[in-house]
Amino acid sequence: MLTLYHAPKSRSSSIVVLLDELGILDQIEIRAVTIPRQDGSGGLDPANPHPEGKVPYLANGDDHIRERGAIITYLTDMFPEAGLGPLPGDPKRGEYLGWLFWYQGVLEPVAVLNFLKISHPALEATFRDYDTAIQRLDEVLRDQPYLLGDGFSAADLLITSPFLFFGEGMPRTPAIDDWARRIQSRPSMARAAAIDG
Ligand SMILES: N[C@@H](CCC(=O)N[C@@H](CS)C(=O)NCC(=O)O)C(=O)O
Repeated sequence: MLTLYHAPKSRSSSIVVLLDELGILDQIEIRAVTIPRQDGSGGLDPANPHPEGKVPYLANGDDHIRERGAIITYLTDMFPEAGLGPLPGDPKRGEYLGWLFWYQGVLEPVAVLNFLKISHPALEATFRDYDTAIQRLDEVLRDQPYLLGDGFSAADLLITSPFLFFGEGMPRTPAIDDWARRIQSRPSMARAAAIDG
């Protein structure tokens, strides 16, 4: 049995959207846990088995998966019928994995650094910078509606998530904005928001 440890209106909300898109909300237990919030509310939840008390955290029997990119890959591989993530052997598999890992390893760090106005040559050597990351997305999304081409994938869900959550705190180009709105208008978004209450 799959269990998702989830805190409403947090990074784990994008995984709830994915569960809806995969059509597996009835095959997974969503366990609500608390996390420390920026406004001082909440707190670590002893009921959350994540080693750092974070969300999302996915359990499948004795197997445990952390990090959204890994959780997304695990679920789109496990439920391939939904066609939300190219499988091994698919010519777009590498591109799919590349976007998921790029999000975790590059976009999220540079977005946080940019928001906090922190820069350092070593950081730029490691991650490049926010403008470079935006350029990577823009050059793809100017020519096609989704990251992998004409078809929506779970990579679009993950990578639009900070643009939707932070709004103007995440400056973007018109092509990126159109893409984020396209994802926001998916019915799964409204249903997941209703689950979050
Ligand atoms: N890189 C992780 C980040 C997970 C993360 O930081 N989640 C936040 C929720 S938005 C959290 O659990 N914060 C609670 C804490 O830091 O204790 C992922 O993308 O899954």
